[in-house]
Amino acid sequence: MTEPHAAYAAHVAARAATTARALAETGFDRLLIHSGVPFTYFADDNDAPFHPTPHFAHWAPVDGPHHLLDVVPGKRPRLVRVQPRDFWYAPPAPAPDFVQREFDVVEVATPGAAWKEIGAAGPRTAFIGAAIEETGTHGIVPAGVNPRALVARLDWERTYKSDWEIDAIAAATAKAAPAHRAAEAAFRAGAPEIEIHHAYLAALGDVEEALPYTTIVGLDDRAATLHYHGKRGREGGKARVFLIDAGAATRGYACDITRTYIAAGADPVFARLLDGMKKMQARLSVEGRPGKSYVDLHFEAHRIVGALLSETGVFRVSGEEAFARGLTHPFLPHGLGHFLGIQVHDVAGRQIDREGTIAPPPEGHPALRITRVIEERMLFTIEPGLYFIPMLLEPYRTGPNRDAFDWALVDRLIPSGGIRIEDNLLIGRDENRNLTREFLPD
Ligand SMILES: [Mn+2]
Repeated sequence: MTEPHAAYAAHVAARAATTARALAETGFDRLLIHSGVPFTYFADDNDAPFHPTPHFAHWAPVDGPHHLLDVVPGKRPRLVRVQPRDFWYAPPAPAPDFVQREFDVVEVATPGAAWKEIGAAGPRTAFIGAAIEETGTHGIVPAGVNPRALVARLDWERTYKSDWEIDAIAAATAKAAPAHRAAEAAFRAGAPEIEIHHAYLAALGDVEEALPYTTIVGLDDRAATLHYHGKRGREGGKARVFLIDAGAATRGYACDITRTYIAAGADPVFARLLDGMKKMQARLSVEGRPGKSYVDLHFEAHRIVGALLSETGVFRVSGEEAFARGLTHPFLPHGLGHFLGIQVHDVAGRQIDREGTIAPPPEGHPALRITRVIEERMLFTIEPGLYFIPMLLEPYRTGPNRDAFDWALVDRLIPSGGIRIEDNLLIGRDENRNLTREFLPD
């Protein structure tokens, strides 16, 4: 790991340089970034868990709503931090020392005082954040509120991870790995979904709200629900298949890890498919190199799924023919992966230039989140899947494709659910760094 203060200072210096360029290109000379507004449930006095504005988090891992970051090119950035005087809730933690070194930090007690501290904003001030009703009264013109051209450029920069960000995601992975081990052990001991989830949280040592996303803990058929958030208690017999998709967060950055395990008694065909998917996932993690299109990597995953289903007899046609006829779609209905960073599904996966041009996913692959050519310092997931989802298979049971499947075998495999294996990959100049395997080798 890089020395934290030096890495953070370099990260902030890079934000200052790229923000100055983006402002100049879009006609602004100052940027205010709001840390966020709590979301209060309708007709209630209860708030949803607070998530900061991602653009704010990109500059500083500072907890809490209503802060304002004031960036003027050529000047030291200023952080106006709101520290409410409150005896009902514990106030957010103070700005860490490494942040205080890079910013002029001013502390105030109310959001109004924070705006007062910012002073008058001119027509060339841009504002990014959710508190848009505040902007008009503080001199920010409508064209300066979340300006699309500026946001596109800042999102673009978030594609290329700094050493500081890489260290944060590695630290999150180091935390998540033993929690994945604990979840696997709970599965091996016969625990139901709810107990596996609690084993994960206990080993992680975090509250549920601190997770970057809700855990997916699916036994048997539930492994085929892509974002299964239920947690079944004790019911039925011992599970044969366990899919866990669970992460952790450090300094505002997420890791995103999926593993699939089988127990004794698993269907032997499913076991072969799992073995093949593991090999494919390892191969694609090495093949995703600068200059290659992520879309081609995604197609390669479909080809291999086709080959595996053909080799195991699920398809009665060759893998290549199954791929060409689009028969792999019901088995792999999601994209091969996504960018990862402050947001679990991080921004700019389909943005192909600084200006914000979007490359849509290819026909028939609407869920693919990355359509870009792979470059150094991108950090994305490689997460091929293979599922037996009755709803998606249904249309193939009749009509011209019916005879391409062994339906008796499909029906036998439906109770096994599905497979997903997900690692987080940093693209390096000479080789890739698989952050997940460093901490969770298998
Ligand atoms: Mn993912």
